[in-house]
Amino acid sequence: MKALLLIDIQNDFLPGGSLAVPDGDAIIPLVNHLQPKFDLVVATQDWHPSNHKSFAGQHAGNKVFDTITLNGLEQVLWPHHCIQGTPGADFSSALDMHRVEAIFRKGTNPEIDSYSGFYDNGHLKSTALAEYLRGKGVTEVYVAGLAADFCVFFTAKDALQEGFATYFIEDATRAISSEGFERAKADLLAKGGQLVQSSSL
Ligand code: VGL
Ligand code: ZN
Repeated sequence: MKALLLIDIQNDFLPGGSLAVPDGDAIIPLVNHLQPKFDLVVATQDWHPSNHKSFAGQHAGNKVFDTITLNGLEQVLWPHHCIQGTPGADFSSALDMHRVEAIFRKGTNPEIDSYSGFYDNGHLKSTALAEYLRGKGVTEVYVAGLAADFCVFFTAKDALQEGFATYFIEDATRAISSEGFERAKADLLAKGGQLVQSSSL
Protein backbone atom coordinates (compact mmCIF):
# COMPACT_ATOMS: atom_id res chain seq x y z
CA MET A 1 0.00 0.00 0.00
CA LYS A 2 1.19 3.46 -0.93
CA ALA A 3 0.58 6.57 1.15
CA LEU A 4 0.94 10.21 0.15
CA LEU A 5 1.93 12.47 3.04
CA LEU A 6 1.02 16.12 2.50
CA ILE A 7 3.27 18.11 4.77
CA ASP A 8 2.18 21.48 6.18
CA ILE A 9 0.40 22.94 3.13
CA GLN A 10 -0.80 25.80 5.31
CA ASN A 11 -1.39 29.49 4.64
CA ASP A 12 1.58 30.71 6.68
CA PHE A 13 3.96 28.72 4.43
CA LEU A 14 2.39 30.08 1.24
CA PRO A 15 2.84 33.45 -0.47
CA GLY A 16 1.43 36.15 1.84
CA GLY A 17 2.00 33.98 4.94
CA SER A 18 4.32 34.81 7.82
CA LEU A 19 6.89 32.12 6.87
CA ALA A 20 6.22 31.97 3.15
CA VAL A 21 8.22 29.38 1.22
CA PRO A 22 9.23 30.84 -2.16
CA ASP A 23 6.90 29.56 -4.91
CA GLY A 24 5.20 27.29 -2.36
CA ASP A 25 1.79 27.60 -4.03
CA ALA A 26 3.15 26.00 -7.22
CA ILE A 27 2.90 22.56 -5.61
CA ILE A 28 -0.83 22.67 -4.90
CA PRO A 29 -2.13 21.68 -8.38
CA LEU A 30 0.44 18.87 -8.44
CA VAL A 31 -0.55 17.38 -5.10
CA ASN A 32 -4.25 17.69 -5.93
CA HIS A 33 -3.63 15.74 -9.13
CA LEU A 34 -1.53 13.09 -7.34
CA GLN A 35 -3.98 12.21 -4.59
CA PRO A 36 -6.19 9.73 -6.53
CA LYS A 37 -3.09 7.71 -7.44
CA PHE A 38 -2.56 6.67 -3.79
CA ASP A 39 -4.22 4.15 -1.48
CA LEU A 40 -4.09 6.59 1.40
CA VAL A 41 -3.62 10.34 1.78
CA VAL A 42 -2.61 11.88 5.10
CA ALA A 43 -1.81 15.49 5.98
CA THR A 44 0.31 17.06 8.69
CA GLN A 45 -0.45 20.43 10.24
CA ASP A 46 2.05 22.62 12.06
CA TRP A 47 0.01 23.67 15.11
CA HIS A 48 1.82 25.91 17.58
CA PRO A 49 0.67 27.64 20.75
CA SER A 50 1.33 31.41 20.52
CA ASN A 51 4.20 31.12 23.04
CA HIS A 52 6.07 28.42 21.13
CA LYS A 53 9.79 28.70 21.79
CA SER A 54 10.69 28.30 18.13
CA PHE A 55 9.37 31.84 17.67
CA ALA A 56 12.04 34.56 17.67
CA GLY A 57 9.62 36.82 19.56
CA GLN A 58 9.94 34.54 22.62
CA HIS A 59 13.67 35.29 22.89
CA ALA A 60 14.62 38.86 23.75
CA GLY A 61 17.94 39.62 22.09
CA ASN A 62 17.51 37.18 19.21
CA LYS A 63 16.13 37.70 15.76
CA VAL A 64 14.38 35.63 13.13
CA PHE A 65 16.62 32.95 11.55
CA ASP A 66 19.15 33.06 14.43
CA THR A 67 20.14 29.61 15.67
CA ILE A 68 20.05 29.00 19.42
CA THR A 69 20.20 26.01 21.74
CA LEU A 70 16.74 25.18 23.05
CA ASN A 71 16.52 22.48 25.75
CA GLY A 72 19.75 20.97 24.43
CA LEU A 73 18.77 20.99 20.74
CA GLU A 74 19.83 23.31 17.95
CA GLN A 75 16.87 25.51 17.07
CA VAL A 76 16.36 27.98 14.22
CA LEU A 77 14.19 30.88 15.38
CA TRP A 78 11.19 31.47 13.15
CA PRO A 79 8.69 34.24 12.71
CA HIS A 80 5.36 33.53 14.42
CA HIS A 81 3.58 30.99 12.24
CA CYS A 82 0.82 28.38 12.27
CA ILE A 83 -0.64 29.47 15.58
CA GLN A 84 -3.46 27.15 16.62
CA GLY A 85 -6.84 28.33 15.37
CA THR A 86 -5.56 31.22 13.27
CA PRO A 87 -6.05 31.55 9.49
CA GLY A 88 -2.29 31.11 9.00
CA ALA A 89 -2.56 27.60 10.43
CA ASP A 90 -5.40 26.63 8.08
CA PHE A 91 -4.74 24.44 5.08
CA SER A 92 -4.73 26.34 1.82
CA SER A 93 -8.25 26.70 0.45
CA ALA A 94 -6.79 25.54 -2.90
CA LEU A 95 -5.71 22.22 -1.40
CA ASP A 96 -8.12 19.36 -2.06
CA MET A 97 -8.78 17.87 1.39
CA HIS A 98 -11.60 15.47 0.66
CA ARG A 99 -9.37 12.41 0.25
CA VAL A 100 -7.32 13.21 3.35
CA GLU A 101 -8.16 10.44 5.83
CA ALA A 102 -6.28 11.79 8.82
CA ILE A 103 -4.51 14.93 9.96
CA PHE A 104 -1.51 14.68 12.26
CA ARG A 105 -0.84 17.87 14.21
CA LYS A 106 2.62 18.68 15.52
CA GLY A 107 4.51 21.43 17.29
CA THR A 108 2.00 21.73 20.10
CA ASN A 109 4.54 21.50 22.94
CA PRO A 110 5.95 25.04 23.42
CA GLU A 111 9.31 23.66 24.60
CA ILE A 112 10.28 21.66 21.52
CA ASP A 113 9.94 22.02 17.77
CA SER A 114 8.54 19.26 15.62
CA TYR A 115 9.53 19.25 11.97
CA SER A 116 8.71 15.63 11.25
CA GLY A 117 5.21 14.24 11.09
CA PHE A 118 6.43 11.24 13.08
CA TYR A 119 8.35 12.67 16.06
CA ASP A 120 9.39 15.94 17.67
CA ASN A 121 12.93 17.13 16.97
CA GLY A 122 14.28 15.32 20.04
CA HIS A 123 12.52 12.06 19.13
CA LEU A 124 10.99 12.24 22.62
CA LYS A 125 7.36 11.82 21.63
CA SER A 126 5.73 10.01 18.72
CA THR A 127 2.63 11.22 16.90
CA ALA A 128 1.77 7.55 16.20
CA LEU A 129 1.86 8.27 12.44
CA ALA A 130 4.13 5.24 11.87
CA GLU A 131 1.73 2.93 13.71
CA TYR A 132 -1.21 4.46 11.84
CA LEU A 133 0.44 3.82 8.48
CA ARG A 134 1.48 0.27 9.40
CA GLY A 135 -2.05 -0.40 10.64
CA LYS A 136 -3.31 0.55 7.18
CA GLY A 137 -0.82 -1.82 5.53
CA VAL A 138 1.35 0.96 4.12
CA THR A 139 4.86 0.01 3.04
CA GLU A 140 5.65 2.91 0.69
CA VAL A 141 5.56 6.53 1.76
CA TYR A 142 5.66 9.47 -0.66
CA VAL A 143 6.29 12.91 0.79
CA ALA A 144 5.31 16.30 -0.64
CA GLY A 145 4.56 19.72 0.78
CA LEU A 146 6.42 22.45 2.65
CA ALA A 147 9.15 23.11 3.41
CA ALA A 148 11.46 20.73 1.54
CA ASP A 149 14.48 21.50 3.75
CA PHE A 150 12.63 21.28 7.08
CA CYS A 151 9.36 19.46 7.63
CA VAL A 152 9.32 17.43 4.39
CA PHE A 153 12.97 16.42 4.88
CA PHE A 154 12.58 15.45 8.54
CA THR A 155 9.40 13.50 7.78
CA ALA A 156 11.14 11.58 4.98
CA LYS A 157 14.13 10.85 7.22
CA ASP A 158 11.89 9.42 9.95
CA ALA A 159 9.89 7.43 7.39
CA LEU A 160 13.14 5.78 6.28
CA GLN A 161 14.14 5.11 9.87
CA GLU A 162 10.72 3.56 10.49
CA GLY A 163 11.40 1.14 7.64
CA PHE A 164 9.12 2.55 4.94
CA ALA A 165 10.28 2.68 1.34
CA THR A 166 10.46 6.47 1.07
CA TYR A 167 10.05 8.69 -1.98
CA PHE A 168 10.62 12.45 -1.98
CA ILE A 169 8.50 13.99 -4.74
CA GLU A 170 10.98 16.58 -5.88
CA ASP A 171 8.66 18.83 -7.90
CA ALA A 172 5.87 18.68 -5.30
CA THR A 173 7.90 20.48 -2.65
CA ARG A 174 9.66 23.84 -2.29
CA ALA A 175 12.43 24.85 0.08
CA ILE A 176 13.17 27.80 2.33
CA SER A 177 16.78 27.75 1.04
CA SER A 178 18.19 26.17 -2.11
CA GLU A 179 21.34 25.00 -0.27
CA GLY A 180 19.09 23.35 2.30
CA PHE A 181 17.17 21.62 -0.49
CA GLU A 182 20.37 20.20 -2.01
CA ARG A 183 21.62 19.03 1.41
CA ALA A 184 18.26 17.41 2.16
CA LYS A 185 18.19 15.50 -1.12
CA ALA A 186 21.78 14.27 -0.76
CA ASP A 187 21.13 13.13 2.82
CA LEU A 188 17.93 11.26 1.88
CA LEU A 189 19.66 9.52 -1.03
CA ALA A 190 22.53 8.52 1.26
CA LYS A 191 20.01 7.01 3.71
CA GLY A 192 18.28 4.96 1.01
CA GLY A 193 15.47 7.33 0.04
CA GLN A 194 14.53 7.94 -3.57
CA LEU A 195 13.78 11.13 -5.49
CA VAL A 196 10.83 11.02 -7.90
CA GLN A 197 9.00 13.48 -10.14
CA SER A 198 5.22 13.73 -9.97
CA SER A 199 4.99 13.05 -13.72
CA SER A 200 6.38 9.53 -13.16
CA LEU A 201 3.67 8.61 -10.64
C1 VGL B 1 8.33 24.31 9.13
C2 VGL B 1 9.81 25.77 10.06
C3 VGL B 1 9.05 25.84 11.20
C4 VGL B 1 7.94 23.47 7.94
C5 VGL B 1 7.56 24.35 10.27
O1 VGL B 1 6.75 23.12 7.80
O2 VGL B 1 8.85 23.14 7.15
N1 VGL B 1 9.44 25.00 9.03
N2 VGL B 1 7.92 25.13 11.30
ZN1 ZN C 1 6.61 25.46 12.90
